[in-house]
Amino acid sequence: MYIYLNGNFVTEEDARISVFDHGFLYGDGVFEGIRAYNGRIFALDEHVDRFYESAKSIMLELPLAPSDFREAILETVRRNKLRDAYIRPVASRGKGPLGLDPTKCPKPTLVIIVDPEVRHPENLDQTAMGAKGINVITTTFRRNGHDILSPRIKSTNYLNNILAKLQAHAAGAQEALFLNAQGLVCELTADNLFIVKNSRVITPPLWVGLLDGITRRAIIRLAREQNLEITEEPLTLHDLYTSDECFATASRIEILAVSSIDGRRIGDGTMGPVTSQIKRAFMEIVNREGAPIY
Ligand code: PXG
Repeated sequence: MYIYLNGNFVTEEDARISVFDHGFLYGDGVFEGIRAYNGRIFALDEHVDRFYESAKSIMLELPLAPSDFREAILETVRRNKLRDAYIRPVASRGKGPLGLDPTKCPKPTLVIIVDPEVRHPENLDQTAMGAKGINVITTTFRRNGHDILSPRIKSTNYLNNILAKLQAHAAGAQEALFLNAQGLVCELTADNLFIVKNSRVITPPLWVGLLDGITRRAIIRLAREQNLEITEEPLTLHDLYTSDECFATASRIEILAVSSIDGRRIGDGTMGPVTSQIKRAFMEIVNREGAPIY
């Protein structure tokens, strides 16, 4: 695979960055996770916008205009002759002296990695409509709120999420659920969350403290087109435990059913009918819409 590294396409062996890069030293950077389906990149402009917003928020000046960055993503997929891929742009603060000061890092590092193997990390069969879902526990770690580090920034500083993921694994679950400081439901470690209750689809609002997921946005849009009732409302654990269906969404995993939360089985533990309907509609959209690569 060819990797885009600061304007050049290099092999994995040649894709080297400094140990003095503040992305490595301090987790000082931002990233994106994007999918290409069937020769098209889904929601490319939304991902480009979010990447630039994350960078702006941490005062990381990217070395190229958004339109050139967009083209660099397309070109990286083309160079690798791919039609389906997971795409990972990463920008870090770049090389600088030891010490936090980002103003001493003159040149950000910009990387675009593509991965042709788009498989769900838990190796769950996500194509079958009756797919087995994931088991989720509530983590004791709280989602970093707007008062600490904006959850809207997709930063390369995921230790909070990683600790929660370790806690899930230690408990024998695949995923961890974050609450905010008030005990309201936020999201999973790398996915947004939806529930279905009495045929209504509900997801927590952004102000609770969660990433403005691009899959989440697409699902809110398509659910409305499908004439499903969908709202953004604060949710508690009780709402989740007593939901009819629950599902997680992210670019990488698309839509995954949640089988259980803290040992409470959700529905019959497999993907429910409303989730299946949404997933079908979502898969149609991603295969039809998107920026043509070739
Ligand atoms: N919440 C968080 C905290 C995330 O990191 C999402 C929701 C879903 O957003 P999108 O825009 O993808 O619908 C994410 C997704 C990976 C990976 O390996 C992805 C994420 C984070 C870490 C790893 O795909 N972000």
